[in-house]
Amino acid sequence: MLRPQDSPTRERKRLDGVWLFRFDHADEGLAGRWYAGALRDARAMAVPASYNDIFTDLAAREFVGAAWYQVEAFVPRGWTGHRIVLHFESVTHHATVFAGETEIARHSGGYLPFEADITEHARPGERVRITVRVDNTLTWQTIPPGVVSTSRSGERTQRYFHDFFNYAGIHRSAWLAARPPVAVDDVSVVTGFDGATGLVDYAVAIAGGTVEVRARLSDADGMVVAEASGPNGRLEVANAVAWRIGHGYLYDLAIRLVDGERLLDEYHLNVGIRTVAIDGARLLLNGEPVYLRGFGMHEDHVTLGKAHNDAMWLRDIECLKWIGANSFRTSHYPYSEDVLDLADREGLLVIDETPAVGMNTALAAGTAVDSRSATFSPETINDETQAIHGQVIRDLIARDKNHPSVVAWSIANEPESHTEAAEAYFRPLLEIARSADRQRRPVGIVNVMLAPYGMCRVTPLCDLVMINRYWGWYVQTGNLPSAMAAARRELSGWAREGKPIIITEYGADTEPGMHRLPADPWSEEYQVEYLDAMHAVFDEFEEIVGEHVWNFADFATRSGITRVGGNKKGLFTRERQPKMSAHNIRRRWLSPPGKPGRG
Ligand code: GCB
Repeated sequence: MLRPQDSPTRERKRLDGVWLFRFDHADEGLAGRWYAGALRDARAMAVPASYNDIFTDLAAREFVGAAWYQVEAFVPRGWTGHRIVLHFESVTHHATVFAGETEIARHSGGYLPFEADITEHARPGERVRITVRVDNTLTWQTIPPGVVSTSRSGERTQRYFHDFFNYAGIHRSAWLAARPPVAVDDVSVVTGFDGATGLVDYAVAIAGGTVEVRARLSDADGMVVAEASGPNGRLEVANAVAWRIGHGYLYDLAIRLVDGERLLDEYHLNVGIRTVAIDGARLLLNGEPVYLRGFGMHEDHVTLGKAHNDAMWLRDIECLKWIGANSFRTSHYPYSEDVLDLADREGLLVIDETPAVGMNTALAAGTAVDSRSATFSPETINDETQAIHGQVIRDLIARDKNHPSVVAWSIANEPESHTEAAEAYFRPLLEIARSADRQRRPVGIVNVMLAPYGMCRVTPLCDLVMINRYWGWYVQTGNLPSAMAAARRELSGWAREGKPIIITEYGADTEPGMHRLPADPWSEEYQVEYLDAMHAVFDEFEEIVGEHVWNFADFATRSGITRVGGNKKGLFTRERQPKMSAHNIRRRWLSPPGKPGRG
């Protein structure tokens, strides 16, 4: 599925704004056909936004179940003769969509796009009523998983095993889009080099007929640098400008479907020419070793919740540049494609993650789920979940495969990984990821502390080692010398695997403004000393090719006795202002190449 875009043959209309909204407390909307007319007793709701933090009452913020959204939109007059598509970039977690009185789409999975052809239900020049039932329920058969418990009084509570607030709503833009009847359905590129010549292998899928395909690549100044024809082909660019860290040079690939001289469709794609490879314990970009400096992040903002917002993300990118980061992980779900576009442009490297987070009952502390129940079993995460997980991996790679910024896939964060059941679950999923990506980027899971070196049965199946470790925080709390010793011990083990190691999380909660001498956990001083201690150990290992601090910024979580107004491990506050440690890290990350942090 290609994103909607404007081109000489295509047009799109953003449906963002204020929609009608109503909670469905008794889950009666479907039977009561709430989509059949104007949504009654509705209030206003912003799209895109999480609905949760718009409200001031707890019951609304923590609501579990279905909520309804509705908007009336005009289909542009000029769209006669086109296929009309309704496209949602993200509805969290389940969507049932109606055009007028007809159900046109059902989709589960809160962070990836879906669309439906509504040509039969939408006339150019007329209004179409769009109604969406949004359900935020997580079960053992959703990615991420969760469990709903019902109290004696009938009150439903959503439990989940991941450490961020279960925001819900229409989180990214919704579009009406017009496509020609014969259209580019998909484009894939694989890039490489032959000496100074850049190679762009492309493959085009067409919907609605078999026609001639022409491909044209232009440089950033708009000069045509290569042309080819046919649905599969190679474009050769003499003296190509490589896409690299900090220099996101992008070519424009125009795919044109033609019938003689008649243009049937035209689709544009940004292309960065670069290679990604693993060589022993090195991660190579364009054949050169790279060291990742950056963060696990979140799509998380005051009031907006998990909604995408351009201004907020531009600020995040500016903060990343200021601090000297060159990369981030889309912890713990695919981010808006707009974010990847920004990363492409800025030359930031991205570890792209599925929403498979919290697949670990041993981490269920405080969630009222019996942490002795098996993570993988017919009653919990089972074959059905695995099939859905496989589809999510395919959908993620289908959406993000062409972004030059994406250099690795993480198919899960901190799942149970020390058991035979985990190995049986993940082995086929790793293969799905590998075969779905024509660029064959590295694939892995992000390993949890409970499955340290020697115990994890899944990381050895991965292309690279990605580990989250909290020595000096959750263990050896406040004792940095013993944290360093523990880090050294375990890392020496992983180093023997002979694969690149990325520390995908390490961090310490820090209350901004809290100072303690000597340094004490939660103080700004402790975050500084903790990070210095970890870096001293990391710098001892050549096999470590990346350090991603947890987290870029403070973020919202469910309330609980270990979270004070959310997770405070950010180097920036939730308002994106630096804590003391941000200045410290900045000195490390901006130090010249060859120095600690390895430029
Ligand atoms: C982790 C998780 C992350 C949490 C973090 C923490 O290992 O991957 O989602 O937020 O620890 O702060 O506990």
